[in-house]
Amino acid sequence: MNDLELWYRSPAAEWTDALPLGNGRLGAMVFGGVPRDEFQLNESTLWAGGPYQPTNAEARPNLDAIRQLIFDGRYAEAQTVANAHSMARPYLEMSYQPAGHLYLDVVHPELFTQYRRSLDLDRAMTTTTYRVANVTYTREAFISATHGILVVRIHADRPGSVSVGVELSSPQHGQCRVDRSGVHFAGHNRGEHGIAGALRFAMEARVLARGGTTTAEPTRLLVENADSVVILLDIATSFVRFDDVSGDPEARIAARMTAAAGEGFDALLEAHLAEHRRLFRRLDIDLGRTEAADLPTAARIKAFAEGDDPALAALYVQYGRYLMITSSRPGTQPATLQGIWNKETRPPWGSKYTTNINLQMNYWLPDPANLAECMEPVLDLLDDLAVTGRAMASTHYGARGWVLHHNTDLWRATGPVDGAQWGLWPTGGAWICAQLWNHAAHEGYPEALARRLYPALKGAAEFFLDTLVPLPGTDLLVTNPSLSPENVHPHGATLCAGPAMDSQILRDLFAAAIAAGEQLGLDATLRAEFAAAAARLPADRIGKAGQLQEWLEDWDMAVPEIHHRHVSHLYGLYPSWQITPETTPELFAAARRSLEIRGDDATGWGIGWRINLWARLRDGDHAYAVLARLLHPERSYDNLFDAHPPFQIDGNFGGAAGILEMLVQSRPGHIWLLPALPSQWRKGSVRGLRASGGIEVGLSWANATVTSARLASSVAQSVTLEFGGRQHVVALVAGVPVDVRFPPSGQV
Ligand code: FUC
Repeated sequence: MNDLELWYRSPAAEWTDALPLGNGRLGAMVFGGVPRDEFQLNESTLWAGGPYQPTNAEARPNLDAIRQLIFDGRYAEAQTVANAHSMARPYLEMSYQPAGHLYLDVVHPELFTQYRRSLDLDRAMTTTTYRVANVTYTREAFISATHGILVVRIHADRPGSVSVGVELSSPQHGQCRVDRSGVHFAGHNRGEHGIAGALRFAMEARVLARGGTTTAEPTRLLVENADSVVILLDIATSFVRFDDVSGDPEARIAARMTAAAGEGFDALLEAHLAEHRRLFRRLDIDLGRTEAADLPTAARIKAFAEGDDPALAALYVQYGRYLMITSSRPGTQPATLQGIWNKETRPPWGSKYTTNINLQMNYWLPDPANLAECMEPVLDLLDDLAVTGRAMASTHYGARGWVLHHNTDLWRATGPVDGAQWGLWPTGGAWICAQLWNHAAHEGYPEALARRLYPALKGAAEFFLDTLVPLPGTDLLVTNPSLSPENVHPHGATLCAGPAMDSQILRDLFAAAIAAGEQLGLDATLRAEFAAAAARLPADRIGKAGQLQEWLEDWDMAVPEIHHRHVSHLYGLYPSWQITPETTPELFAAARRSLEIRGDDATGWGIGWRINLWARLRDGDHAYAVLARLLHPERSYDNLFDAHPPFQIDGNFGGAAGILEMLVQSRPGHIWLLPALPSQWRKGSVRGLRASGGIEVGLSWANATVTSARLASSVAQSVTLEFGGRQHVVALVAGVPVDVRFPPSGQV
């Protein structure tokens, strides 16, 4: 039994039964059908529309009036004015698009038997096998990061038994052409919301048959009676950057095809496995194994909540890591709401980047999961946003710096969209900055990273120097207009001034801009201004129900949706470290109260966030109870994709990060072992988890007690290791792992 496998006894009936492959750029959902197999295809730069800058000149002249309405408590009126004058043009952003389908049609004389399909996470490969008339057929597929293409091989254990028709289709504009080498599609993307399609794109399926005959038919290439067939598939667009679509898709495909076709299947596979395993094999996790682990994946999801299947939680972590490696690699686009897997031309929420939780949650996993490379696309995104968001800052707010609201897309639009009640929230970019500075901490603050991040941190902080306004009658500075994502307050609106989340995010943003500036010895005067502004942000408040207030006013118990999925004001507890039992015990208790009031049930990502929050509250059993809601048919499809519903990948990443957060928590100079271990995971181990400061942690436990811990760092540093309230300081030497014994003898 392979414990790193998802497997099934029948072909995928739904898209959410199909199995995902990817290399960050190309994505495929593999259905494993007989007689027709389907590969639903994506390319990460194929989006609707073209370069655009959605600023609205009416926004700035109406800003002061909206602010005043909010300070006067006329929230609904403020929202009406904002909807009329403050929103981006267009009012919606561009959506991520499907490229098309590869269909493989086989003709068999009889029905098939002994069917099995699987996704091996360690090989990043799908395998479908079945028997027809005493012949065993095998289809294998992988998407190579080294060669950039999808590779499919069909073979049989009797020579001359493989006959297959190969066909491409696309919902985009364009045409298909078949010649003896394969099938070609050339076309262009769709326009959307008044922005014309500006991308050219192409697909090619090259067919390499061993033996048999190959015929070009009008719509497909037909191979008959071959021993085996290899199909190489590639897709490319003309996208270069958010303001440049001058690339040549055909030339891009030709370069990769030529390189790959010269290699042969075995060499392509070997290179693929080596590259995938370089990342995937950095971390192992064992939470225990029971017989339940022998069941097919879908049956395990059905049984998890009532049963005893700790290995499914471990598989969920590894699947999260797999999805991260396959949807976000250096040089590719960040993972969207659906990673890179989207079949719809009008996908839910545009399958783009929602930045009031979802994009950020996608990137909670790479740091602890030892996949720092997978953060690269977000660093690139931030570089872009700090450019495109400048026009938005000046046109809409008359401010320096740059701003991003609650969504962005391939074209790096940064405006308020969808409606003021959701979109008029200026803190999305600040959150990304805070997150990436936390990533820098995780890496041990390398100077190159500080240098790279600093312009964006500085620009984001400058925007708030210019847009924070005094709260009337006080010395405090608040955001206005803003909102606490996406929660309607008792005045029937979301718009407000100074929601708790904004002040929390801005404390982190200013601290990051100051720390990076100090590290680089830059902008001392500006740093003093950042510090002065940060000191005037409202502190977190505790309301009459003992809860952490979501707003400046104690509205929490009077909201229309008391169990709202967003838990924005708990940002201070997780992902931030502003609220801890040691430093802010009253706020810590209030955060717990807020989470209890909100309840455990939510959308997939809402559950993912709650798992991390309960882990930070150091309540492993509660975290586990919430996890059991995620590993459940209501929140996990048969292919283990997270169900918002519909499919949204943030829950996969947030849930996987949450499981790791239950086992190890860390911040610069401090590591907690088993801070929130549930009673279900009595015995287990993890190797290769990465803690803050770039420290690799290995850990074994039995009877909920650490039996051994091993720390390794590539630089000399000292760290406080804490387990069960006991601390000891470990001095790490560069490159030399240190074993720590528990219970501590005081000596290492
Ligand atoms: C936010 C959430 C929704 C959904 C969307 C993509 O607006 O409130 O639940 O996840 O993003």
